Amino acid sequence: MILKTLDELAEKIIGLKNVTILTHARPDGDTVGAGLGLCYFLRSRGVKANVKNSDGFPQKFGYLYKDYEDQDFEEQSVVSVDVADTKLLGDGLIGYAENVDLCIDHHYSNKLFARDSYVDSDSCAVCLIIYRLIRKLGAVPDPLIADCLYTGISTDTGCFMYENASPESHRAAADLVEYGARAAMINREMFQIKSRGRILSEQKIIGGMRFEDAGRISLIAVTNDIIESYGIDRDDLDGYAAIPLTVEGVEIGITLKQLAEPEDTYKISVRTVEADASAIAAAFGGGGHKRAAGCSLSGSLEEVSAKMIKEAEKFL
Ligand SMILES: [Mn+2]
Repeated sequence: MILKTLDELAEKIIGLKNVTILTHARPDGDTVGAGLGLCYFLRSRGVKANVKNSDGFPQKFGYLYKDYEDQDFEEQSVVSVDVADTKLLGDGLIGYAENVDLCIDHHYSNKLFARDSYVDSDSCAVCLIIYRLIRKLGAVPDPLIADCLYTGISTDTGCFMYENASPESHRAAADLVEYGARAAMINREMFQIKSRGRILSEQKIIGGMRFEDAGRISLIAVTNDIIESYGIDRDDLDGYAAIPLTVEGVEIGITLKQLAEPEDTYKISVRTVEADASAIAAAFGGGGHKRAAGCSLSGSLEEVSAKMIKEAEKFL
């Protein structure tokens, strides 16, 4: 069933018992923040809950889970957060694919795989939905939950720089700071701190940046060669996709990330200023949001680059 209102979602949440919360593989701030935020909130109401991730949460989110411990219970409800498609659960959680009771998401490409789905593609982050939900239930987040939800709102809006940072996103963030979210620390952790290898890899990648169509399209490639020589964690490749659009005049930014296996396959991020990124990605079976989307393509670096640029040109 499709849940259309926050009231309907709240009603489902109230009915949950012994909850397993699923987050997506290669977790980002939104899935981690929404998963842990919802988990801590349910626990604060006396509901048993755990959060799961196929790969484990990255160290950079340690400030959200350092005191987290799994609870012992017999699972009765399964909720997914920020998961558009069961494929994104990853190998470790794919066994849940047919067994998700409630899906809370903000991707309009959501496959509606759960028994009940609440999908609000106007929300910048699932963390914003969780925040509304907590308020709807007459509660306020404690400081740790505020940190969780602030993290997802900030990361999914690119530190409030993307168009999806609505007035409500800013107001919710302000509220969360009031409830104890450590905004300065979080934004420094999420957006400023990089390993030395990461900075040097960016220098290399930027050195190879390609410009097309009088500089309106820009393309970078994160190759295995670079990943290996700078010791980059493959789970930490997200920030690169923002680089092409930082160049003046670029309207469509394309980032190719080579897979470890098979090596002729690239995971591609498309970022745009005004063009429909999800439509560009959809040409190759991908999807996502209006200004940030992704797809995969196989071939040589040259072939894959040429295909992406040709498709992107249609949207200039
Ligand atoms: Mn998200």
